[in-house]
Amino acid sequence: MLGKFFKKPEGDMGGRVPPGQTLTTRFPVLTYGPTQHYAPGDVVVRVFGLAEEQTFTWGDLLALPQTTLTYDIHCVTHWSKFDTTWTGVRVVDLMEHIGLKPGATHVMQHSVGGYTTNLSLEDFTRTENLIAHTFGGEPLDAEHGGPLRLVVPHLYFWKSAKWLTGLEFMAADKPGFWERNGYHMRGDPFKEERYDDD
Ligand SMILES: Nc1nc2c(c(=O)[nH]1)N[C@H]1C(S)=C(S)[C@@H](COP(=O)(O)O)O[C@H]1N2
Ligand SMILES: [Mo]
Repeated sequence: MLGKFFKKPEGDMGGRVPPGQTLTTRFPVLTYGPTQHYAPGDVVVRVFGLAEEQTFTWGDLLALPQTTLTYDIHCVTHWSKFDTTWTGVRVVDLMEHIGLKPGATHVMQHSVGGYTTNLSLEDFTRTENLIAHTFGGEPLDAEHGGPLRLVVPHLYFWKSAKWLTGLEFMAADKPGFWERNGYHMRGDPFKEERYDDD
């Protein structure tokens, strides 16, 4: 009897669905411009800015520890998807091989085709963030960012660059593509940080 007084509301699935979001079981594709097509052998992630310059090839990335994680993702266009499973290199594991220079506080993700998106180092180095090449046990489709994308699940999905080519470490925050076009600099779905006037 007591139980019913303590039951959580079910409409938000016990707090898993951020405000203003609707669950989907599909996996919508959201790309500004065309899908990029390139082979894993052409993958090069260039590290530059306030870090020792270096590049990671596909082989370099596969030689690092591989991690599989399952989590929910949230797109600013109001869909959320539960329990997506990704495999790749954790950002924290990659960071062990990157020589940050003093003063680095933010990072810009760069993609084939020119898409960019910015993160604070705190948001970038969360233990669940992955540089992913596999989705649900299968090689990541080109339209979802394959061969290689970032996955930063605690922020809206525009903060996860598809077709990753570069990580630029910076001494200050700087807007990326959508951020210059009105999106929020951070994009926390649970705070509904959709646009910069929020
Ligand atoms: N390179 C690149 N990355 C990108 C985008 C893009 O247009 N280009 N769109 C972003 C947006 S707005 C979202 S919601 C997600 C969509 O990922 P999906 O197509 O796999 O669902 O990718 C993000 N990463
Ligand atoms: Mo998006």
